[in-house]
Amino acid sequence: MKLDKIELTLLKLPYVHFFETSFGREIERTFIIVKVTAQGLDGYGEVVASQNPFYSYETTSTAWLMLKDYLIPFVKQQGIVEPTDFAIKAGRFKGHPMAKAGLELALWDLLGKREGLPLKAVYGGVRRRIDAGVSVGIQDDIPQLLNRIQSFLEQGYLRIKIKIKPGWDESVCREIRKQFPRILLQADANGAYGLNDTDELKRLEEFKLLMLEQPFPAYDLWDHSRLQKEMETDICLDESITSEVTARTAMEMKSCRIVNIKVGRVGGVVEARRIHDICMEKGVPVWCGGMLESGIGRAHNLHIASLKNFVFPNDLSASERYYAEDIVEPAFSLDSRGTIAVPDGPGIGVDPVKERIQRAKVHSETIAF
Ligand code: OSB
Ligand code: MG
Repeated sequence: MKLDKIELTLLKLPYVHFFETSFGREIERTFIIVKVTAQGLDGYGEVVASQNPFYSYETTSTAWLMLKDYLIPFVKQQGIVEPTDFAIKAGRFKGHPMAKAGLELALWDLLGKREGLPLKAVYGGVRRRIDAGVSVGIQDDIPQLLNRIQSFLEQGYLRIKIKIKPGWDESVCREIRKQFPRILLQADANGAYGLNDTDELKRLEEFKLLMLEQPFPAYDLWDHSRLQKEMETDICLDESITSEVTARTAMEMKSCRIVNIKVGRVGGVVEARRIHDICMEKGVPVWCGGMLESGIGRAHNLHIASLKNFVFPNDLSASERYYAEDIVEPAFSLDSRGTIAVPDGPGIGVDPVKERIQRAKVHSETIAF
């Protein structure tokens, strides 16, 4: 079998509510959808790179360039169709994991559709429903944050994650714990602290956080290890975990006790599964992070999160928590148990809606094979 064409589309979708982290506030998401076509079947992937290089160095522009000038011509020239084959061969291009993952995911969706299997079955996933957590950004003030948390708890989310930064941490956690003493609460700093802030971070211990996510910058594995030695709260790494090797290194250095897996950050499902497996081997639990994906990326994340070692609630929330109208049908919703069902249809198991993609489209380009 051969691919007939690949289509890249840049989209812009407004959030229902702004999303603010230690690196800034955003009101809409700009992202790329990759569509691969073969024998009348379409496979869809999402590139999770943002418009600006704040979470990682990749942006929608760098990912577009990598896909158009390198990855797609390479796939065309080599006749690649199988996602595993792509993952291995694309290793010759350094870096740019989000661009690679977008294309690999599209090939996985196509493979699932060719075989008539949902991706969770292709991956050997063991869950039918995924525990849903919600990531709540920094708000204008603490009462606004408490209101949002209250509303998400009423909707049934199993765990609340807040974003923290110096000055929006201890007092915020204190007010949350006053109102919600027993909820599963975790905090994500997106690397906003340094070793000199150790005392400030240790003051968060009294709030019994489920975990403290990425307190220091991505490259600071050693400093994370020093912090973890001094803290009872489990540290979870997100930005630092870019491959199986960094995951193993972080575990051997005791830089964290929990790992956040994001398929885009690590360059695809092949690498994400390697990380999942080595963490399981070493007794380190994982969970699935998110990048405020559209329904296409969300569907992919749900299938990946069906693997056995995804044991904590995930950053996988209902479509309506992010967007007024998702670009897939059916949209994802939370059930009464606070879980989201993994779709059972072939591939990602949900249908991208062409008219909605068209409406959110900034531009697109088709590369014929
Ligand atoms: O650090 O987990 C993060 C969103 C954008 C960039 C980084 C992060 C996030 C989230 C969103 O926390 C989680 C979600 O998609 O629900
Ligand atoms: Mg994070």
